[in-house]
Amino acid sequence: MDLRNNSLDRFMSTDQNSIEQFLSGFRQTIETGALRLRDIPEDQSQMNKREDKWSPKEIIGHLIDSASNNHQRFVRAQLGSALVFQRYEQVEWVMKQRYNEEPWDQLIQLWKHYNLHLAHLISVIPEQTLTQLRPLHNLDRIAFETVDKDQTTTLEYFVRDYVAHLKHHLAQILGDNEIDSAKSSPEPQY
Ligand code: NI
Repeated sequence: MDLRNNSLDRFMSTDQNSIEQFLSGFRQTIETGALRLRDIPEDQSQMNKREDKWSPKEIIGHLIDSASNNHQRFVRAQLGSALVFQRYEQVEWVMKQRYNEEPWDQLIQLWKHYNLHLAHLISVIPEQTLTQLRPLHNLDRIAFETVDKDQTTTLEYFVRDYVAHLKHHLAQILGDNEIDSAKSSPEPQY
């Protein structure tokens, strides 16, 4: 959300890993993340550190919302040339679904398998579609690390941005640096 920086420069940089390496890292993050989430007991998973912050269940719920919204976007992006998508009211989505009342393991499983599907989906997007330049986008509004409106972007940037957002929130729960997050500054935390 709304982190203005030179994201296209980062995208263009030569130390960017290949899409295959990226996907392998993504799958590993999902698998090891799910294992470590399971170590958190049910009572802790629904505890908010502070009243205005999300519990682990709510953070994973937010990531399920992110997966379902971006699932749509990753398919629709292949049916047209613009990367222009609807926003969703992230805080309200979490509140309305009352994730704290759902079993922790059920949320972990849904999060894990939804993301494994997204890893599959990304792996079958033709390279040409991933790297096609997209001058028309609203990543200035919907991306985790935003792209200025007058800068061109790609679907590849957008899928990598999705995973950066996922890692950011996973690290919030697991509370360490083992989750390799490319982020320099976090989005607003709930
Ligand atoms: Ni978020």
